Amino acid sequence: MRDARWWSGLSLNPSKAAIAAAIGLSIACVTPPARAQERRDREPNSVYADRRAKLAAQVDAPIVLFGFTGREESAQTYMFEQEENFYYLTGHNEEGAALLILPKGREDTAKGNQEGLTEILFLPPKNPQKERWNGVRMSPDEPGIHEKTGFAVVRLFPELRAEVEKLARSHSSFFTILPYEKELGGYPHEKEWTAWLAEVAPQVKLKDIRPQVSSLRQVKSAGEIAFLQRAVDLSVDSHLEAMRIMRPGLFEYQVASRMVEIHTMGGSEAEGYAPIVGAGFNSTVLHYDKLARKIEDGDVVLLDVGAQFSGYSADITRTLPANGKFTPRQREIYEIVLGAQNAALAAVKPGMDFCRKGDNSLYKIAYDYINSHGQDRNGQPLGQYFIHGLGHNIGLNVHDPGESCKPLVPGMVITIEPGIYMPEENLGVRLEDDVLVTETGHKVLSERLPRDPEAIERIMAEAAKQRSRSRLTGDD
Ligand SMILES: [Mn+2]
Repeated sequence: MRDARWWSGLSLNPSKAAIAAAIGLSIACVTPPARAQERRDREPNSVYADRRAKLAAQVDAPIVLFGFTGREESAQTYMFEQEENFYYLTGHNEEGAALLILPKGREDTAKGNQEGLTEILFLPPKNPQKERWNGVRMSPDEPGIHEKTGFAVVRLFPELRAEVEKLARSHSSFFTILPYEKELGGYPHEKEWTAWLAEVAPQVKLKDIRPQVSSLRQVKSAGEIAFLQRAVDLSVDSHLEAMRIMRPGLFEYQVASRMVEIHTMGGSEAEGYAPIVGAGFNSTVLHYDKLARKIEDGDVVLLDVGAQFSGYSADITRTLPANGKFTPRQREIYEIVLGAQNAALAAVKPGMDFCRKGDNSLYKIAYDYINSHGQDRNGQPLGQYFIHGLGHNIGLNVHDPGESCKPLVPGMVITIEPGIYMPEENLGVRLEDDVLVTETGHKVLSERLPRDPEAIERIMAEAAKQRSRSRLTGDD
């Protein structure tokens, strides 16, 4: 943030003069018109435009991208949140949009594309009937649409088809987001639109733009870092509150619910992921999300809970003694995890990586620490109980794009989260903090949340004292 480097590089190529004008306007106009359904802050239009320009400079074919339709889920609890790559490139958080970007310096190849346009945002037509049910949506012909969206050209979504057909005459390939094999052959959204493109432009070869967007997303802008810091701060607040209310007799979901309330009242629009609160045996279940157990005396409680702020998600884990005091064994395991985390944190700097082996492996530092301290019930080393990776990038997704064997670079925001999970002892401990990689090393964004077991026990004891005091005086 104090590092202005991330704000620089806003240079736009000259062919984007029209957009530059729109950007100028949008910066001058600090507060956009209120939109009741908008719960996110946006970065300045220029930031999104710069990302699109960077992408356009890397490709030799048009890029066609689709936002979510708003029909991604049928659950009544579903709330619209834009497809992440689309959001990253546009900051547009409404249903049914599409984006067309022409390769930089190749505008002339799009003959018939009037004015040599380089990018177009497509939005659904105005629908007053629907707006009475769902609220106001942006549309291409409304006043100020260029300033609001940061696009010099905004057209009706149905016009996309003709545009794609036209481009198909001068290009043999398009870029889009292809269905992601790993996820059971791709999300419906990706499959649906890839099929649509194949139908509208059957002779065109479709190539995946995901690697290029993913690589851009790994280095955060100053605005993204500020959003992440807000998400982290709210999560720190909720974890502190969890330390204060924690006691045997509460259900796991009650602790989670209180934490979510802290996020929401602090300005978080959603959770970055379903809260994990696991007591006793459940502390050893990595993605435990049933939250059904009554917390018992003698349990440890693992809390992996993170707020989202303006689309960006924190990811923080603490492990607490349910009754306010770790048993000697719990404390022993806790301190091994803490030692591993401290060792890995101390080593975070550009050039290090999350690879499982090699000289720059942060994972190895944590693993070696765990494996050379303490033993299980059978006298075996504990490395086998550290069953996941050491960390990952965070951002628009709590598991943001990242490559474990690529060196870290300044501007990445990552988690450092060693853990030991021993089901046979009903004992799982994980500590997870969020860390910005800087030029010279790192900055722990979640530093304010204590990790030291003494400090945690102190906070819990103080809160317990206050609870019994207010019970005595009847203020409870
Ligand atoms: Mn994590």
